[in-house]
Amino acid sequence: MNLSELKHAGLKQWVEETAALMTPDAVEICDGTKAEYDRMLKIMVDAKLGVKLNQDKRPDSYWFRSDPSDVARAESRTFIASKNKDDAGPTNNWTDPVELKKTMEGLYKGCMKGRTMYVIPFSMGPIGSDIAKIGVEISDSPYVVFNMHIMTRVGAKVLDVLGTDGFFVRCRHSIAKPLAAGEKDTGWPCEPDVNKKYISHFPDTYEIWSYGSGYGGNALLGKKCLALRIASVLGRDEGWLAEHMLILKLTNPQGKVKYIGGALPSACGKTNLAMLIPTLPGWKVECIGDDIAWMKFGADGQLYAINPECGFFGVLPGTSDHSNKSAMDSIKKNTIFTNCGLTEDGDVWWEQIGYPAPGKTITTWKGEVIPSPTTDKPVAGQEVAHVNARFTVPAQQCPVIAPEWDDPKGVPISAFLFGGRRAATIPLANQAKDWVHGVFMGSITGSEITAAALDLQAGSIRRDPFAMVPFCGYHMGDYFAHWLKLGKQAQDAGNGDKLPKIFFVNWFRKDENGKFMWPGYSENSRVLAWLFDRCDGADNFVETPIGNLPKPGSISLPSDVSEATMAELIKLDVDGWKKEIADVRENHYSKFGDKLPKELAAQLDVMEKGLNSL
Ligand code: GTP
Ligand code: SPV
Ligand code: MN
Repeated sequence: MNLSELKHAGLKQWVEETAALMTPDAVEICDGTKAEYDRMLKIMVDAKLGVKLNQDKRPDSYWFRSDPSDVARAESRTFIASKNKDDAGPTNNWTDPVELKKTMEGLYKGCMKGRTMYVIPFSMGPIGSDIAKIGVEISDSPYVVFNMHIMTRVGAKVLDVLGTDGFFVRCRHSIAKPLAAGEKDTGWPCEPDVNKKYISHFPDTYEIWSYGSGYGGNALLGKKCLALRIASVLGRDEGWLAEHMLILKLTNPQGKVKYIGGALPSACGKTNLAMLIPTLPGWKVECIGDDIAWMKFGADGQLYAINPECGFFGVLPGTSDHSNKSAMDSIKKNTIFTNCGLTEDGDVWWEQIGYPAPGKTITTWKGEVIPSPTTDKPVAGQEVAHVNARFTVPAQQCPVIAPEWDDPKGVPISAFLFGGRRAATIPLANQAKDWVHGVFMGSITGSEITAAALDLQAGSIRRDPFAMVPFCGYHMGDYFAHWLKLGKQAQDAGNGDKLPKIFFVNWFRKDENGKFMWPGYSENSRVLAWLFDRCDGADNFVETPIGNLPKPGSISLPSDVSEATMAELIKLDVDGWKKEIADVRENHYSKFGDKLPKELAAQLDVMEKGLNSL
């Protein structure tokens, strides 16, 4: 399809304007077909920017290496350019939208010279669903095109739904590497200076402008930019929720089903939990989504969730048959691998894959050929795979994908769980007393920083309310208020009992030797079973000032966890919580000023009083 065939006048004009600014050699409207997918891969492979893997080992799969400057989200270069600074809030980088557009127009000028401009119409959510939204991404990267094919619904059908005047989110993207006449790419093209990359959002006009990065959430603009930052603003304006949540379907031994949404920060275990294979006999987990949930209340007062994506962009290091067999089985074929190792026999390898690297040598994510490591243990500074190396794979390939995963109606949510990586204080499981208390717990979430952002110090703890700090497109205080408002509306309508029950979990407690106290992964099914029963009112809890903790004996013990360890994992650490309260009050809640909902400040006082009276 070419430009003149576009029926949507607004879209046509915007594409023409963008082409005039970026001056590509050609413009192509993407149709989402397999032929197009294959052609984009061929362009990258022919240019030596990617390698087709051994067809017998990993059919129809490819290996890519990005630039060392371009391996994860760049949070310091992510901007929320709302008209009013106050709408961005203390957790976002704000910049004046007029200034930012001026700067970026300067950068965009001629940035696609020597390349083709791809126009990618995509739907987040099943095409035509009430909850779905349409976006159009303009990009000069074939890598972006085939990844968008996997992660979103791309193609002519989207243009049909858009019609002649439908709404779409305008997403501009360039890798920022124009080519002179005759010049060829010699490696992953991008802007190598991190401080010259831009991931910009204009919430007032629902626009996204990205420049200089070709990797992940910086470049696949349907994902974090549209489905979270812009969608959170749409959700605020239209009364729904766009969250950094997995969605799983949990079936108990009696065949009863509950759907659960789980918000954990980046690289904290959403993909693992979403596809978990329970060790607990009779229980079953099926996957609806592993990263993002869009949720709306139905006419029946129930909250319904869809997964707006249709693929997984999952972390490779640490993924093994032990930690996530479902993911390992999903990526056996038809998968894009970025920034892991390439073996001599044309397969992929990464740290903690569960077996040593085969062959004499291996090519690392930096392109160096080194002797194959004899174990799969990571060696700091000598990683074969980058710690944020990822796979892109269609959701359909997951062996435990739920049959209803792409139902346009969505699935009714019974429970939310929040969590983070915390070595101390935070118990294995804890149930909020009610909606407001649950929102309070979500709002104080802290987690150790992981490698999913390239410009933050991994390891230190930061507050990451609702796992949304990098992804909320507006003021976090207003975001808390939005959650409180939706709960109150449900209660006022007599639907309080249909609100999801809220839980807090922590798989990451460590003992005095720095060893994880809880085996995690498949064993997390024991905690899921506890909260499933809790939703049904089971007498399996003890009331405490921090919430409803598991009653001793109510979570069955994995074989490698002693009763003493379990007791430690579910006990109330009074001194730890007092410190937590002080830290939240001084260093976290203090940032929100008068935008902090009074109900949340009050929760902190009530909890403190409760702890002091013990
Ligand atoms: P994003 O895709 O970045 O949003 O992250 P995610 O939350 O989907 O992260 P993912 O599931 O890929 O988790 C990645 C890391 O968490 C890997 O290092 C896993 O090994 C580790 N992990 C996941 N579940 C557990 C668990 O139960 N216990 C422990 N100790 N580690 C876990
Ligand atoms: C995350 O960082 O939370 C991700 C990966 O899911 S990315 O899409 O790159 O944001
Ligand atoms: Mn994520």
